[in-house]
Amino acid sequence: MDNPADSPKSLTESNPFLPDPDLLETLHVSDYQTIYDESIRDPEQFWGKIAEDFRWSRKWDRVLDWNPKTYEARWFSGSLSNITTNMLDRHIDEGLSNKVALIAVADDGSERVYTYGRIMDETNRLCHSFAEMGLKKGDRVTIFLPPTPEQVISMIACARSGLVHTVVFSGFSAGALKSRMEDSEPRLLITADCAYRRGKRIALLDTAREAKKAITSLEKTIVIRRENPDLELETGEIPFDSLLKKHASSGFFKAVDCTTDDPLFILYTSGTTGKPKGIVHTHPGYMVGTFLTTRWVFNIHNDDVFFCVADPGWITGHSYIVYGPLLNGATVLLAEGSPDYPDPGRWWHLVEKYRVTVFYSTPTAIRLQMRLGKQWPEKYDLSSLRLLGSVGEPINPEAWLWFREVTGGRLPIMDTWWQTETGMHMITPLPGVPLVPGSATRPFPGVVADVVNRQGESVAPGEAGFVIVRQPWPSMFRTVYGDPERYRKYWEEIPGVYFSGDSAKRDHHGLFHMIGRVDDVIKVAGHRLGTAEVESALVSHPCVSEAAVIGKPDELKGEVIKAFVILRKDAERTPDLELRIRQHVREELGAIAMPDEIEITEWLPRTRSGKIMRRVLKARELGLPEGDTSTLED
Ligand code: 6R9
Repeated sequence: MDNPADSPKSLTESNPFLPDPDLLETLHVSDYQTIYDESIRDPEQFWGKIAEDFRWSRKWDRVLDWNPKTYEARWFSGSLSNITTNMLDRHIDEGLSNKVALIAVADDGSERVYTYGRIMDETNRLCHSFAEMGLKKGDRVTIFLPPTPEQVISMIACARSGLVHTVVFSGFSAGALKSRMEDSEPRLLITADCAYRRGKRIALLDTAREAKKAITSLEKTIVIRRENPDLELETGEIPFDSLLKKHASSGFFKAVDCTTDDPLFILYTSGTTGKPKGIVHTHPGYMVGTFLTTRWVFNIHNDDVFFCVADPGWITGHSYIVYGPLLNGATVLLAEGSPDYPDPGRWWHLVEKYRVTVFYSTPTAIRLQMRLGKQWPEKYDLSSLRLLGSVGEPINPEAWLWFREVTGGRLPIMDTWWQTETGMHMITPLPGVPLVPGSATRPFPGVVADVVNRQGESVAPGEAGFVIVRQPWPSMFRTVYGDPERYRKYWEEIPGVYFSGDSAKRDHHGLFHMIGRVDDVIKVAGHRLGTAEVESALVSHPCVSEAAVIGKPDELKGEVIKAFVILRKDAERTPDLELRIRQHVREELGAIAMPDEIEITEWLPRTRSGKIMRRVLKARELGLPEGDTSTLED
C-alpha cells in the first residue's frame, strides 16, 4: 500500500476513522489540540500540575532542572518520593486493598489472582528479606524470571527498597544474561527453576547458573521453585517461598525515599555497537510520564482490565504492565506462554474470560492472528473490549484494519510510538482523535516531536526525515549506565535535540507515519536487536571468520535477520553448517536473535577504512539502488 504521506490528499481528508460517540463521553481528554497547545506553551506547568496528584515525601523545588550543556534533565528536582507509594500505599489507603491488581495466567492456563493488598503484603516481605541480606539503596538486582506475579513483585520490591532492578527477558541465553550482569554488577539475582512455553519446560535455573559463574559481584540468588517445591538448591541460593514465610509477620516496610537522581531501574537494549546499553530511569519523572500516558492513551478508568501482551522483561512491560497500570489502580492481565498455544484462540479466550477492556498488542502478533484466521476471534465474545493498542514496530494498514474488524469494527486503535529510552509513549493518538490506519498520529501532550533533516530543520510534508524530540519529557532516560558519553551521543547527532534513530514522514495534516530505524538497530517481531551484537555472536562460531547482518523486510515479523558470513580457511563445510551457525547464535544470544538466513560469501563490501557497509548489502539484497558508494573499497 502506498504511504498516505506521499499524496497531498491524505487519508485524513478522505477517510479518517472517527471516534464512537459512546467513547467520547468517557474520555479524560476530549480536545487533543487545546490540551496539546496548552502543554507546549508551558511544559513545566503542565507536568507540574499532573504531579500534584501524587504522594511525595518532599515536593520538588523545580519541575525541570535542565542542563542544555550536559543534556541532563532532572525532573522534579529537590523532591523525595518512591514510585511504589503511588502504586500501592495510596490505593490501599483509598480503599482499593481488595481490588484485583494482577491476574496472572500461566502457560498451562492456570491462574493466580493478586489484589493490591496481597501485592503490598508480598512486596513488604520481600523488602524485609532484601534489608536482611544487607542490600542498600542503589545496589543492583538482576531479575531473570518468566512473566509471573513473582517477576512483578520482585520489581516492585526492588523499587520500594531503593534497589535498582535490571530485568532480563527470560528468553535470553546464558551469554546475554552474563554480559548484562557483568555490566550492572548486581549483588542479587532473582530467578526460577523453570519457565514454560507451549507446554514445554525451559530450564531457567541452568541458564542462570551458567551465567552467574563469572559474576563476582553476586552474593546471593533467590530461586522461585515452580515445578518442584522441594528442589535442592546450591550454596548461595535461597528459595523465594522461604523468604515469604520467614517475613510473614514482619509487617509494613516503609518505601525508601528517592531523589530525582536515584535510579529506579536499568534496562538493557540494543544499540549500534555490540554491547547492549543499560538505559537508566529514575523514580519521579518515570512515574509521572507512565502514569499519564497509561491514563490518557488507554482512557483508563476504575473498572478497566488491561491486557498487554508484552513481557515485563521489555520496556513495554515495565511501563504498561507494571508501573503505568498499577499507578492508575487498574487491573492487569499478565500472560505467560504463546499466542497460539494450546490453540490459536488463546488471547481471544483470555479477553472473553477476563472481560478485558483494553488490549495492547504488537503488529507481528496481529499479523500472526491474521494468518491463523478470523474464525478464532469469531469464536469468542469480545464485547468487553473498548480500546486497542499497538506497539513495537510500524503497523501496516492491513493489520490495523483487520484488528479493528475482528474486534467489532468500532474500537479505536492507539498506535503508540516510543522507545526504551523514552520510557513512555511519545507519538500516539489519544482515543478521541480521528485515526488513520498505519499512523501514530501526533505527539502526546508535553512532547515536542518533529521530523527533521541533518541540520535539525523540519522537513516538508511527505518528505522523510529523522524523528527527534526538541524538549525534555518526564520519563526520559537519565543516562546509559556506566557510559555517560553514550548518553550524550543521543543529543549530539543533531545538536541540542534528542535523536531517536527512527525515520518518519509527516503528511499534510501533520500526522506522523513511522518508517523504521536509520541506524544498525533491527526490530524482529518487535524485539530490538543490534546488528553488531548478532555479528559478534556469529564470529564466535569456530567456522566463521567475518560476518555482516542486515534486517530484511518480512511479511509476518516486520523484519528478519539475514547474515552474510565469510568462513575460516580451515572450516569444514558440512551440509548442516548454516543450521549449526544459526543454532550457535541462538545459544549465544537467545532464540529471538537467530538469523533466518545465512549466506556464505567470499567477500563483504567495506569502506576503505575497513568498515563493513551493511547498507550496500541491504540494497543489493532488496534490489535497490546502492546509494553513495564512493567510500567503497575496490
Ligand atoms: C516500545 C519499544 C524502540 C523502536 C523505535 C521504533 C520501533 C516502537 C513503534 C515503532 C513504529 C510504532 N517502534 N513502536 N515503530 N511504530 N508504534 O518498542 O521500545 O524496544 O526500545 O524499540 O521500536 O523503531 O525506535 P524499544
